[in-house]
Amino acid sequence: MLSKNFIELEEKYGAHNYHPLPVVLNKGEGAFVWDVEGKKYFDFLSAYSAVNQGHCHPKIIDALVEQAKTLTLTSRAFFNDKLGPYEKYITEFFGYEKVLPMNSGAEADETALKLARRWGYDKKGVAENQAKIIVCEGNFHGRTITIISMSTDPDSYKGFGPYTPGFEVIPYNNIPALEKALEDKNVVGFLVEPIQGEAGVFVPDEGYLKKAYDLCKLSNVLFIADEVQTGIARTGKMLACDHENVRPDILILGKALSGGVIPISAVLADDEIMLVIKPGEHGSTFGGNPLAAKVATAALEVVKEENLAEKAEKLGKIFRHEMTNFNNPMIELVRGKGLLNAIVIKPANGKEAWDVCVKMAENGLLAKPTHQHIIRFAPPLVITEAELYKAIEIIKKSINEIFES
Ligand code: IF1
Repeated sequence: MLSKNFIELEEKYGAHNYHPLPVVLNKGEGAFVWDVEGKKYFDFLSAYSAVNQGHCHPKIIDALVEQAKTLTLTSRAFFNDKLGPYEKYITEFFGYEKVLPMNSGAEADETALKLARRWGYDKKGVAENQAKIIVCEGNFHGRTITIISMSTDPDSYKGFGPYTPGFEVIPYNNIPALEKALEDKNVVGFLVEPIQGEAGVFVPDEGYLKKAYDLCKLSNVLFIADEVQTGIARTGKMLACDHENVRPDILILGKALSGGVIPISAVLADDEIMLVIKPGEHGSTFGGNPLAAKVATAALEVVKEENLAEKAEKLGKIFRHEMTNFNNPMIELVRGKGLLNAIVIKPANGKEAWDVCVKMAENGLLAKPTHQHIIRFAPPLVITEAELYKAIEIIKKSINEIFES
């Protein structure tokens, strides 16, 4: 079957909740993917930063296969011999006393919200059902009803009400607004993305996270970092919060925690917070399964062994330097941190970000537009410097071709 046939099948039998580029992939290795016609592409999306360790990383796949042959799922009704060692590994890795394992990013965010609320009632003394959580304009934390209730993007929330109450939205990267919102004694948490991904890789001012953290501490409010997309070496440090030496009270991880192999997410916190949830009050069938435990451990080991944070830092500088100095009127702005970058495209001759992405695909590089005029560039962190330069050539060539067409 050809690409066209696979696309037709998805059109006919799948829900229409996505609008993919017309490329049908069937193989991946490192920074590359191949389509069913055998054409090779640089992957500059990395499954929204889930594949930081590269496609089908041999060490992670070995862990997966070995454990899959032994034991995959027990549920949490029983102990298993992989969860404890993984919990020890990941808590020491990130420096927390406890971890709560889940599957998707949205579930981990939901878990953090429940933790913060319960902490507010049990420890802070907020009156029942009065807890408030501050979130930011332009946020993206997933697709559940509660999470879209905090969204300011109509595509995410419109037509899915009624919404979950208990959230206050303030502008991102705005300290005075946070200060004001924190005056409310019922506030229990501030949930924030260290860099807003879906908003178009919006990097806040230097010092924002640190100031926000300090303000939260002054008000006895939990600083909750959604590092589902920014975490695990993507931005040039293990966590994006590390750039400002901020240690979140609650840390949310997902995506690259499995290297893109299976859905694995986690919430990390210290005992004071984590132990407010008691047996039977939260969980999931698959969370903490032995397969996930082995895969996540291998995925984190790869990040350390291959110095992926340092690589992201170094290669990100090259990317931004090259693209900032690239002279084409369609480039309005280049921004990002580490290998989480975006280019804001100024439309020319009726051509916009989508057309650039279609052209790049033609030329052998996959990336996706967000918000019509922004293209996110986030290759697997295992990409080599030489490969990055080749990819940059493709991006430049494609933008030139679109501008001249
Ligand atoms: C889709 C965006 C990226 C996330 C943060 C939680 C989650 C996400 C910071 C939820 C998920 C995804 C989901 C994906 C598109 C994508 C995305 F463009 F929408 F914003 F990555 F940039 N917190 N982000 O970014 O994690 O439940 O999906 O595992 O198609 O919805 P999930």
